[in-house]
Amino acid sequence: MSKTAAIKKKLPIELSDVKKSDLVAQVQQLHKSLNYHSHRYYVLDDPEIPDVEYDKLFRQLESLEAQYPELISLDSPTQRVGGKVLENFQQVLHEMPMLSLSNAFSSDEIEDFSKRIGERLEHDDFELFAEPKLDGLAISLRYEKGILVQAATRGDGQTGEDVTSNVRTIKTIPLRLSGNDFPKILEVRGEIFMPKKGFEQLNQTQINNDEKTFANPRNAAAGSLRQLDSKIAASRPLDMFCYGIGIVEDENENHPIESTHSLILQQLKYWGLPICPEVKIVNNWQECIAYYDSILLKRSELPYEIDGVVYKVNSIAQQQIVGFISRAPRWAIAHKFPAEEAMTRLLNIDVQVGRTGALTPVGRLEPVFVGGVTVTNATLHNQSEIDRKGVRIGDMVIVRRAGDVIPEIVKPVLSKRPDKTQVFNMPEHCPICGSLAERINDEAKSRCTGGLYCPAQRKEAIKHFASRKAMDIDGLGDKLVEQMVDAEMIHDISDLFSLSAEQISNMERMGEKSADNLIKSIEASKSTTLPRFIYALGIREVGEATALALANHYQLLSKIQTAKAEDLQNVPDVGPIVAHNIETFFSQEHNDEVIKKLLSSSIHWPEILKKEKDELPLADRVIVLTGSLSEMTRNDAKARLIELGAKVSGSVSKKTDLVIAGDKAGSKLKKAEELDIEVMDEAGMLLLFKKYEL
Ligand code: 9MJ
Repeated sequence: MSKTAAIKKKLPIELSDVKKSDLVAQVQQLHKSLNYHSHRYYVLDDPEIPDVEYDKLFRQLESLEAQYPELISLDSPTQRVGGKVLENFQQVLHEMPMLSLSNAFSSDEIEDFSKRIGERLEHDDFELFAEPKLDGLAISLRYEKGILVQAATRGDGQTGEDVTSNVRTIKTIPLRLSGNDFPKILEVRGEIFMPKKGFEQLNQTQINNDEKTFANPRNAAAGSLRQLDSKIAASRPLDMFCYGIGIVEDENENHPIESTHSLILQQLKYWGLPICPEVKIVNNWQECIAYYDSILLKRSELPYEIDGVVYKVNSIAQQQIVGFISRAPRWAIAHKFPAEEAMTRLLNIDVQVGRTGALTPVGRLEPVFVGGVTVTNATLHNQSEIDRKGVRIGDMVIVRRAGDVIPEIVKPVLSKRPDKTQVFNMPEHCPICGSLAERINDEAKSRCTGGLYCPAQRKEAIKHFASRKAMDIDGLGDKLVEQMVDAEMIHDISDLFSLSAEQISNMERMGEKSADNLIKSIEASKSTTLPRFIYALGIREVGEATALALANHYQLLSKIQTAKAEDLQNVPDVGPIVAHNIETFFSQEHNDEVIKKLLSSSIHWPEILKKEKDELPLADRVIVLTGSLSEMTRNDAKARLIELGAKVSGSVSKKTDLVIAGDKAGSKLKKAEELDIEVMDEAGMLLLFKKYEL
């Protein structure tokens, strides 16, 4: 009996003809949409909608089919998983089907999963194995006598594509297994993915070559693996982690398989196959949730994309008892993270003006829940990005929010483009002050030329001036600055020093006490240091370290004000662009006036007594900086070290006195250890700076 006939026999509800025709039309529409999006995802590697949207449609169809089983047809997308195999590659029949995983989205579902296993085993004595769920492509590697002979994609689980020549180019996959105790035939299963860094670099290269960029690392990995020319695949930074085995055969029948999933992975590792380092044995569903939370916290730091974690029954014997449901094991489940991409409508594009006048287009969105929060704004970076993505006002767009990164608009969904959309062009004038907006020297962003005449730039300049590392005016928050500028209580930074407590206490939500406190902090900020004052002025590209270097080099503000670009380049770490920015800043009359006003409001700092070079605390010490720093940029750290008299070198040798090693320091740290050179971490360096604060 055919499946449909069997289903018809079970038909629970007789439908009226009208309702039935409505439902049939609805189901057909869902088939059409799902087939279209599945083709884009699996065959073209160019999905148009995020996975969540696809899942929503899929669940809608599943739910209709569950309610009215007579509507299930053999060609329903729910009866088939995966995409069509491309004709260009040889097809490979998987002797042992490649399984997919059931999904769970909540702790409750994980508790249920654990209960179901307990019921099947008839006891609760089982371990689970937890591993990250890599967002790549499932692959099967076939080793014969330890030699890689075939690599096939999962395809629809039964039939995949032969991508051996491309997989052979992946450096982490051994062409020959290590050791000699491997079975005659070994099928290894895992996920091929593109690490985040490689993905960024690949997209940059695509942009430079005027070629299409990839939407995400998964598409980039799929596109790379499906290259007919394996030289192109070889140039793509692919990687793999193994998470299971398929067929295992040996001369004397079956090779003894390890008794647990964790031992199998250890064995694979021993044979030289790459295994994800983040895996862990857990004892109950609560430990699963703790693992999920810890991996979610780490997610943005991991060098590869994951979209959840997977829990598997660890004992192979127990896996066999628990069994399978159609195409997925009952002994495993994927616990998915909240989606990082969602679809919503782009209602408008506003232009924001930054402190240095940079104009940034910001998309205003119909609120959408993505990455665990509701997002209403997303950056569009600049006009070139808008043009490249082809986004128009009114479009349905894909919004991405990964970790704590500012949400961004990835692309429009062209099949959903309404009749009336509006092409956006960056205004030629600043939307706030009306001054001309210019694109200087090939910069991606255009800038308002209004300088401190522009209220938006003034607000940002005042916020910067008051910030902690600048004049440190406690209690003067961003909102307050905006209100003060809007109410024309202040026009520039120097006006802060003539504010009265009465004026402040008349502002919204400001009582007498907070007004008094603010006046006190403004007063206290007058006693500052020259480096802080220079930094507070907000000269383009003059950060804390450059401000410190300038102060130390010239000692007097008046000397910096009159220095020419050529001379400024004698200051450590000041190059031609920064020198030009400094000279231009001080040559502008309105900046000169503001500085005069500031000084007349009795801002003061202790005189800097320049030490002779050999009196400096790190005089002639050869220091190497390596690894990444979290509290300051490497350039800023270098500038400070130079100010303290050190010679900062790029390579470790016998002449090196000290290596400062930040996070993920590599070969330089290793060399320092080999040469027995003193090593200091970032915290040590910060203490050193504090000790010798200039
Ligand atoms: C991924 N995608 O990382 C499985 N997977 O196990 C892991 N996928 C899997 N396991 C059985 N870690 C079928 C699929």
